[in-house]
Amino acid sequence: MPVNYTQLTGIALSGLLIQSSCSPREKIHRNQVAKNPNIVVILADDLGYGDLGCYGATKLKTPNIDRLAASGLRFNHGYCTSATSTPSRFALLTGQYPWRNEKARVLPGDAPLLIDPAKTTMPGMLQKAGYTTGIVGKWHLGLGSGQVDWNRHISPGPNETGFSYAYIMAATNDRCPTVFIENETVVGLDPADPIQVSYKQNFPGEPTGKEFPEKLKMGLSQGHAGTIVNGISRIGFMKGGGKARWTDEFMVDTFLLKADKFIENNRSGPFFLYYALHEPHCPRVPSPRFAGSSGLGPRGDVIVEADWAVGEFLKKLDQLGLTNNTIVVFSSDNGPVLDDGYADRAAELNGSHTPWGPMRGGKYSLLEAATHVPFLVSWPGHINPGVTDALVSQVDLAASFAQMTGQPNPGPDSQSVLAALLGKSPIGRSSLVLDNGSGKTLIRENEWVMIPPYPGVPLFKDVNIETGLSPEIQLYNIKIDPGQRNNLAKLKPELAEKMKLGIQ
Ligand code: NG6
Ligand code: CA
Repeated sequence: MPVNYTQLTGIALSGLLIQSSCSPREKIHRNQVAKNPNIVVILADDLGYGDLGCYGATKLKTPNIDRLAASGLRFNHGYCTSATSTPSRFALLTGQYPWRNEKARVLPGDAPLLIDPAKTTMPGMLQKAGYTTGIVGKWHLGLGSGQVDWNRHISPGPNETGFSYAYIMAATNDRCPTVFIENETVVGLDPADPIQVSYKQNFPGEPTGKEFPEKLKMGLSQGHAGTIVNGISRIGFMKGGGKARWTDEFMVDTFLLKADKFIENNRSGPFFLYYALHEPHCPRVPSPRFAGSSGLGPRGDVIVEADWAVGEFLKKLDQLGLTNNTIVVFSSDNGPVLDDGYADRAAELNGSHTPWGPMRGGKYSLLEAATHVPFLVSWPGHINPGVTDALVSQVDLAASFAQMTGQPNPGPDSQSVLAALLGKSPIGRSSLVLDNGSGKTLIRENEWVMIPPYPGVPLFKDVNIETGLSPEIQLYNIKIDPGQRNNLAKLKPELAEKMKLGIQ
């Protein structure tokens, strides 16, 4: 009978990792490390399955992330939970499916905190296991509990939902407020120039992209007609905070510095770091060091930039002697998009590169490329390098790390796939509910994907991505047909109907 790895306890699993040849003392030390390694989750923003060399990209070079992949496990069937950021990140941190929470949709920059501080999150669970926890980068899960005063302590936020340290942007790099917030205080704010934010109306005298398109260094194609910051107009309006406003070109360096500092300060461990990269989300503004580096325009350039940042961060782990006791997970919050509202010529300059890999769809879609994302897990000396077909999702990290550290699972929809993450089992979960970021769900079960009928809705989104919404029920065998070309629902109606029950 095959061993059911998912039922093994964390301690038993760590035992699996210990080679019998080591001395008793070394054994105890290695057991400790095996149970409480540092954990780093690096999450890119809108990076597609096909954007990385290790997943087959040839037109775009990502040598550092490829090296990470080669040092560990590359998942062929790794998923985020949702086709947009907020719901996906909600699931990652809470272990709960976002479609259960109607408010888990792309949030404006002034939205209240989406996560209930009374509930234990994944980082909160790790705190209970003795971890120091930090987030650096994109938050996008709301802040405060109503009208936020950006000039005071902004709470509740990451510090109330499991993070001891937080250096974040409130929402996205295209949304106001365009400032960094460290432990719930705006960084570099001059009290004489207070910040005000509105998603309803402009502040008199503040230039917007709508009124002054000639002032923009990057034009817009849709939306993004609000306040101009650093020559780029954003979603929403803000006034003040002049000195605190970020310069997009330096964002990569700021986040890398803070991520490095966090691991350096906490090198004695164990620590958990959620390093939430802003690339390749729009506006795609690389550091001058990377402008023109990819030959594919700004979208390619910021992916090269993100790859560099990951490489530098891994170097830092190495310099601190932490590589062998740190699990690094790399993934993306949702699938790729070319034109996402700025006139950065992403589609035109993309050439023959395929950010979606062999799949159909992308960001905002129900089709595969929306949620089937890069998924890498590396832990040198503990995980044997390789490639796996195990079905895993970001929603499972909560339960998996809970099992590893001997804590209760905080996530109601999270299943431990620890054995698969560690390369001890070729099997992850058997079924997974996914969504398009607007509450429309589909289900994957083993190699099958079923998308229920969604009549009366557009087949294409305005960003030129197939929505996957169709009046017909859809059934695909993803292992044989990753491009979702053959709808088998008519051939296998019982299977399609049975799978439909799984999401009702
Ligand atoms: C959309 C924005 C898009 C992006 C997205 C959220 C427009 C036209 N489009 O509404 O640019 O910001 O929201 O992306 O404004 S996510 O990756 O954070 O989910
Ligand atoms: Ca995203």
